Amino acid sequence: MSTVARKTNYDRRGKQKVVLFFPTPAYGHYRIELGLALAVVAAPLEGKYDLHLVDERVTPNYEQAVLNHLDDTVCVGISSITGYQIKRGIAMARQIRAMDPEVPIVWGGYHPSLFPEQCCESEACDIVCAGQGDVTFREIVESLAAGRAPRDIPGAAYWTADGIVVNQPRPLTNINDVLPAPYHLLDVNRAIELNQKINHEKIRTTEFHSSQGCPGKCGYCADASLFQRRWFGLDAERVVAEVTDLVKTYRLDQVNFSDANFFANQKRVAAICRGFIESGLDIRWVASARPDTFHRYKQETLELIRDSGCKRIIVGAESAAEPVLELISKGATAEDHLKSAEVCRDYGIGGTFTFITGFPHPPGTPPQETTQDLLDFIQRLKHIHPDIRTKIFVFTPYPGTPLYDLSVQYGMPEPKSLEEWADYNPATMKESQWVEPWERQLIEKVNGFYFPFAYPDSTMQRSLKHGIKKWPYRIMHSLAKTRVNREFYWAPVEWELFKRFKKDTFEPIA
Ligand code: B12
Ligand code: SF4
Repeated sequence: MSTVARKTNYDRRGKQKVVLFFPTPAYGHYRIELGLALAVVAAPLEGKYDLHLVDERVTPNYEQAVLNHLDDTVCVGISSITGYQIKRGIAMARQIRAMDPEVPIVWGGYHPSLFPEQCCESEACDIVCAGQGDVTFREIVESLAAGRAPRDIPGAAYWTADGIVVNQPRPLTNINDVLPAPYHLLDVNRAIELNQKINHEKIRTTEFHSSQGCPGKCGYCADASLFQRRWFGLDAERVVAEVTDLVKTYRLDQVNFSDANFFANQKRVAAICRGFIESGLDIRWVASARPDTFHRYKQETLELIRDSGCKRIIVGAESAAEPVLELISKGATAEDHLKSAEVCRDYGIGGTFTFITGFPHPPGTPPQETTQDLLDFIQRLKHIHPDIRTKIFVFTPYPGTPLYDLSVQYGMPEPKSLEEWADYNPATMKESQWVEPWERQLIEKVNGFYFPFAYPDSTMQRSLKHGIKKWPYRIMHSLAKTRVNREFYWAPVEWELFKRFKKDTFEPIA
């Protein structure tokens, strides 16, 4: 960005519109998860301002959809997590500045919340809305619309010609006091259709956020930096009512709960499941669970979970080696992972277990768990229950986490500006990590091809048995099984062939 003095004008009296922009969140191939953050911060402004919610992935001509409204706009809000989303947010901010340098640009989301001052130093950002956004953003908008900079608004930070002002933080709000997300302001149908078209989803799925925060303290997770290890769950009645409404409005087949820890409160989970069953809701649902929670649930709750349509739980297992689980403060053991897989098997629920390889260790010392160690453990899970899917991620240290601080201590260079954070991406960041290039390739192969084919889940087993496709599947199955058993992944001709025909990873997480 140019270094000319800013022309931002905080006096927005007489303006009617508020534009909110959700940049593409991640580099590479991800399914489209709704930009729910925009809807949550827009809710208190509904009926008072002319609102325009734009999602780079979903809104046709998204640039024009933002730029067309600048002449009458109080401000433009941009949402971002760390990494690629910043890059896309900065690109949009540049266009806004070029067209109307007076429009205040407000950033919110995990990354700006962690670095309010650094964000305001960038010319892409005038104001940061740190932490939960619904009340803070409403107050920022009201302040600008009344002709004032966001002075004294808790949670706000803002640029001035005399320096950056960081206001005191805003205390956490219980999400039961937050208005329901106005989904109609987002193009939900188009997001569903794009997922069906691009991601080959056969059913209609969308996201719902039913709780916030997590009491866990996993050393790689950014949740505690925003929610201080507190957990707020929406009341079960409200979850049931809002989900029922969504299912009817958007003709949904599946709801993915995007909560950090959906299963934190067993009583609430049971009430939600009972509510789904009693309202005759015929849906499938997916949610995340800690490995140490789910298998400790009562039998009757597990039955309710199954009977209310839970199709799959996502379990952040991360590692099977005790020293690593300790290093990352997981609060769970390999035994917990195995027991969770058994519960999934016993109740006929699918499970996706995610793992992370390449946690930091002192320079010159070997890792405490290798990728092959993880693959050996994954085989044990797959033997327990064929409907266990797995995915290995390569560790990326995220700011605001203890393992980020440790990585810096071990020599990882820290990005120093919003612009530098824009290139902080798991997919592109090769240096400063504890995984060799050949291991990255191995992970790509086993995630996307060898393990799903070697251990087919029930969907693939159907293909292996019937129809015209059964022969290619069977051949791939025996090749994959041989490779996995022999731990031999060199010259992967079948994998190269497979990639030509299938662009995305074979097993979706949800
Ligand atoms: C959906 C999701 C995704 C989606 C979309 C990302 C997104 N931006 O929504 C996808 C699948 C693409 C994704 C990918 C990844 N994700 Co993700 N994801 C989530 C998840 C589960 C839900 C986000 C959500 O919708 N929350 C609901 C809304 C209502 O809450 P919210 O986003 O926090 O918004 C509130 C405030 O932040 C604020 N706010 C947000 N935006 C804005 C904008 C404005 C203008 C204002 C005023 C306020 C505001 O107000 C909102 C209401 O209070 C969160 C965990 C969680 N439960 O929050 C992780 C999370 C955001 N993901 C995370 C990570 C690390 C990843 C990955 C790197 C994982 C990986 N290893 O592959 C990838 C890749 C990202 C990359 N840079 O390449 C971290 C982010 C950490 C950070 N420092 O940014 C989180 C927090 C998980 C965690 N606990 O560590 N993710
Ligand atoms: S259980 Fe999940 S959300 Fe909770 S701290 Fe650990 S990784 Fe974060």
